[in-house]
Amino acid sequence: MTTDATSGTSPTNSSGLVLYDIAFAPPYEENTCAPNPWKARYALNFKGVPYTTQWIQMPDITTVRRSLGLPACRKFADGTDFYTLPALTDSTTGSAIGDSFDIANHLQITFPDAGAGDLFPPQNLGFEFHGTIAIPLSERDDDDLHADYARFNANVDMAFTMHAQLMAHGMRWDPAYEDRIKAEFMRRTGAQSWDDLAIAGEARDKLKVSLRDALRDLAAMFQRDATGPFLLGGRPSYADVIVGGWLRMMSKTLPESEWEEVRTWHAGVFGQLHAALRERFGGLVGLEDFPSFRIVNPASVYLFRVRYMLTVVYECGGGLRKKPSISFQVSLIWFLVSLFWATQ
Ligand SMILES: N[C@@H](CCC(=O)N[C@@H](CS)C(=O)NCC(=O)O)C(=O)O
Repeated sequence: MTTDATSGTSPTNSSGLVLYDIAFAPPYEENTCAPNPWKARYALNFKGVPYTTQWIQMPDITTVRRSLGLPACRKFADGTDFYTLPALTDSTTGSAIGDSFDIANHLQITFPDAGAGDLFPPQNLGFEFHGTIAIPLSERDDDDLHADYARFNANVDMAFTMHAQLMAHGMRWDPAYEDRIKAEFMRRTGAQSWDDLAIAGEARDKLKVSLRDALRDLAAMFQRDATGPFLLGGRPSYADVIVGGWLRMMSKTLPESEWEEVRTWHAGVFGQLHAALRERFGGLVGLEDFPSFRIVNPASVYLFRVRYMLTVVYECGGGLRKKPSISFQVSLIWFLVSLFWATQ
């Protein structure tokens, strides 16, 4: 579904959609973990529309946004512009959209019935979390399209952002840009070194407990329909995607043992949500995200493919006179099945 392009070029595809996402450590497809770009990626995959990804290094975000004619949608505490991703360009409608929530709205308007259907089905989204953070979230109007979802988005973002220190030090960058990126985070926080941004020991445990408590009411919403894994039971919506973006971030940046803990918090609702989103809308983001490839070790997939090619050569060598061997038929079926999964 997704093809990739390197930073600095202009990829195109049949749908004309290009997602601008933040490049973390290579391979970018596997390590991409920024929550808001993930909301946009999940929404695109939810709609099942083809798009290409443009990987942008963090220090280039401002230039890229400006070149797309997109103003900043956040401000630093001192009032200066904070240029962010995701952005989506749609060459068929000539639009450039620079906020994950607006991207979801755009997709819903442009592809109302595509893929898994309505991103915004009516539901009770009364989760509230209040707090103050160093870099304020984007401001939105109360009369926004799908304002209940927009409010839910703001409250969920606040709950996780207040605990972002648990994740910050686990971010991994492209070595070519790492020093500049770390320097920028230090500038923003006033830290003297990158390691000052880490949180360990008792303070970390306290922050983890605080996050778990902050998520209690949210988890209860996922338990309203016990069939799960989504807020509306078996029916996914953009509200699941909003939470899922943050779960992605945690899955990639928390130490493995902590991520395992998070997955089991509150009767495992977040672990189940993450797994379901990854399976249904995870896209081509590394082999580990392929259900079929998880079941069959990736190396064996390639071995099967090699075996298939060798068998084809062998069979062709013998001409088409005889009936294809069982081995050939099995290899062919396997190849088609793996192709099918690869296009899901
Ligand atoms: N309201 C915006 C917020 C986007 C946002 O905060 N993006 C973060 C990544 S999740 C970013 O681009 N950060 C860049 C940086 O920290 O320099 C949206 O939903 O798209």
